[in-house]
Amino acid sequence: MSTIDTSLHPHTSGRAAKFAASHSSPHPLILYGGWFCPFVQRSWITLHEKRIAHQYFEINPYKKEPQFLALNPRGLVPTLAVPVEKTGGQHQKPLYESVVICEYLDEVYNSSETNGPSLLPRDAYERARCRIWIDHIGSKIVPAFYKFMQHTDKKPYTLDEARQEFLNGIKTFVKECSSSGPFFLGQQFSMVDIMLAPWLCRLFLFDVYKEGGVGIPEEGQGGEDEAIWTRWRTWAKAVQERESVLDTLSDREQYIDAYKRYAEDTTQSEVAKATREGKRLP
Ligand SMILES: N[C@@H](CCC(=O)N[C@@H](CS)C(=O)NCC(=O)O)C(=O)O
Repeated sequence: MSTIDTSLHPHTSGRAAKFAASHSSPHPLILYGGWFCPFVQRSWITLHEKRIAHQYFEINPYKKEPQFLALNPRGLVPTLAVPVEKTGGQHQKPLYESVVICEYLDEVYNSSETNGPSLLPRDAYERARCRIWIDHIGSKIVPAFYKFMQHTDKKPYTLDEARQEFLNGIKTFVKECSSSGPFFLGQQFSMVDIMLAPWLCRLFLFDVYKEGGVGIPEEGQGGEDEAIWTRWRTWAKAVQERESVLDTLSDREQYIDAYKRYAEDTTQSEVAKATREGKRLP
């Protein structure tokens, strides 16, 4: 088995390096993350949005250190170490899975004064509807992103088929976005936006690695889908300008380097292996 993934650039860079440095002191709430990982970025954006005091701890999840596996037997980042209150934060218990971590943080850090508005609507129906679209992102858009990124000439599907599957997932999502503001819910930035933001920030990699690029039409070139792509551009611009998104991004060159293994379909990451075998993502 290739060990190529263990040679990843070891640190955050750019704005993420600044944000990580400002959260490097010991704290009972610890996010174990990898700078390159979009699932980590979801948790990181949530911590930032809610101004939650924490420690960020950079690890390479491909190395599977025993202390890391003891916290998360799945061996994946993000992993969150949560203080056990009775011990005054001396001991921690683990949480993993990005969606679970984000919902936990939103639920527990809920002082509107300190943490701002909740990232999910109060109304039970609206909250449930958000979860449908969080599920759509996780089960349709994200898997299609990797299928498209890992396309090579050896695949039983064409690059164009992979691109269309990915774009169809996006279009279905955009049709559900509110028309009353730039974000999924309109004016309010929410968990739904957070769930997709990290992959939005990585779309430029298709222009670097895949012939024909990501395939989202330029303004005025969207044909019968022009209105959908206009709404997408509004969403994408607002999300990409969000402080919490910008502050959790490393330098572009680092992503280009890290995603080469995906673009060439040589990475042995769990996500890539599942994509290669047509299985559900870990
Ligand atoms: N379902 C998990 C996926 C997390 C995940 O796949 N993280 C990757 C990094 S982007 C990882 O830790 N990979 C280690 C490996 O593949 O061995 C989540 O949402 O948190």
